[in-house]
Amino acid sequence: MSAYDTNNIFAKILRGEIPSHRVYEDDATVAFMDVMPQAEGHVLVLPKTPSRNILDADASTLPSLIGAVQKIAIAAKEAFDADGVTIMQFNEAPAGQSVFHLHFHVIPRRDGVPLKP
Ligand code: D5M
Repeated sequence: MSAYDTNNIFAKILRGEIPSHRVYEDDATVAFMDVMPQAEGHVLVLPKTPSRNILDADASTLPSLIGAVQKIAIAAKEAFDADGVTIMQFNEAPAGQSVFHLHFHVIPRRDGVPLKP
């Protein structure tokens, strides 16, 4: 597996070098709106610490990260009056990862509305 690239787009967002629509932040975690939403309210949740994906993440960072994912899923379901929430996370390009800083997708879902490709 490749090393963490400090110039990936989420690292730049975390450093404030490029803008994002931030919806949540705590000591360890940031969440912002996905610029290519697969449904209304699609949020990305990521740790502030650098890891490429879950395969190289420090296990000690994961409990707070998944706790933030849960909080944001509950808030997004409420905010977008959704019927459910899809949570997705990809590891390496063959698995669908395109930005190489660990992140979870939190996507509010409405009855009968498929995800956009
Ligand atoms: O998904 C990476 C996701 O990151 C994808 O849904 C688009 C989104 N993306 C890409 N650039 C940005 C910026 N600048 N802001 C917000 N969202 C962004 P993956 O799981 O790696 O396939």
